[in-house]
Amino acid sequence: MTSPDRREHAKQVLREQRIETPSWGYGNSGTRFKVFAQAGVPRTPEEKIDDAATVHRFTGVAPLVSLHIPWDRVEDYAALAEHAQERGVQLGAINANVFQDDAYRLGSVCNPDPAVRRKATDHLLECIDIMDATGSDDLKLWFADGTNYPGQDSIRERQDRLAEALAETYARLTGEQRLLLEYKFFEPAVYTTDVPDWGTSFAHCVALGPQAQVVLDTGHHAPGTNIEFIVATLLRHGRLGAFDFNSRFYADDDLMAGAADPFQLFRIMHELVQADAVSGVPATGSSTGQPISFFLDQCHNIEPKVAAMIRSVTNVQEATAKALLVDTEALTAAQRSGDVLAAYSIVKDAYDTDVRPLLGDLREDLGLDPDPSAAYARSGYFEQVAAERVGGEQAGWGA
Ligand code: RM4
Ligand code: MN
Repeated sequence: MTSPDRREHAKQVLREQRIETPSWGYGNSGTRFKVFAQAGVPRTPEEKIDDAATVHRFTGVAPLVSLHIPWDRVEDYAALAEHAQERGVQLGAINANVFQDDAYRLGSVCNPDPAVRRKATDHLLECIDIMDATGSDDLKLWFADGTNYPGQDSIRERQDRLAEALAETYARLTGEQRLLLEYKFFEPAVYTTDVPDWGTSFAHCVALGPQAQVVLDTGHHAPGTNIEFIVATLLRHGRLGAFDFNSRFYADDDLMAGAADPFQLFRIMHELVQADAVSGVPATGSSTGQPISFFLDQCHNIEPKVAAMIRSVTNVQEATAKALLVDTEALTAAQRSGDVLAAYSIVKDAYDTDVRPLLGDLREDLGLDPDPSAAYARSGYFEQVAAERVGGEQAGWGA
């Protein structure tokens, strides 16, 4: 491919890319010590959807919004889906929450008490009912389960309990619905975590069946972990279902995607591009035959939320665009001939390219402003919602 052809191809792929934003990223959040309130924060799931629709209006590539239950619990999910549609977006993944009830002090689906496990599994099943009502295909599961002390519980029995709950949940899926299992190396439990790594998630997914896939949250690894290696491995096995993008320095910092280490995000995208997996088509060999979902999972504690989400979407786009500009034929030739420096230069040259003009062109083709952040700032949306959203209770995850 010539360089102008690569540019055109990149634009085509970028036009199809879909980045799903999280409803909870629009609500108040904070640290373990304090949840900070901001002006203009949504008070209802509908208002969160309005914010998500605003991100889509300026970026053109964020037409889906993930829900978190019970944070986004409503009486009528079909009506909520309709509200989203009226605003130009769609409801996406349903995230289960089995980590904020007193009953879950010793875990949810891995709890030693069968009654607590029942309650937790029933919540997972309720989430599938919600998916049926909203038309969503993705059930995203993250468990805070684990232990704090050696001997506190049987590590193996906890795995058996987890497998049992997942099997019951998986059996309830219909059609194209997927079970996406997330891992996180620690937190909140500090001695053992029941799903600490991609290998544990992968093993459970394989045991469940093809509609079970792994979620890779970029903030959920030990410092120094080579995330792109995990991406490549999961792609090889057809089990990479989704990303939760965010950025980190130390732990699960939930910063804006691409903020702390844009080169890492680029390296992840490079693996995906090489597997032809960013264009909304299924990656070769995917166990479900469905495309990988690109979720954002982040919280904005000190930065304005809608503006931060727009910035995160454009950061993901920039990393993708750079990865699409890698001269794959030249790279393969350099790799096969063992030319280490040439191979590195090809990858690094793509990373060093200023892709902002290309993305500006793409946005103009889509009838959008070439600079979403500036256009949003000029739009007056923030001032408007800050004035309108007074009274009521702001959404937030509480801590
Ligand atoms: C977890 C995990 C989940 C997210 C919750 C809020 O650390 O990343 O994906 O739903 O946080
Ligand atoms: Mn996550």
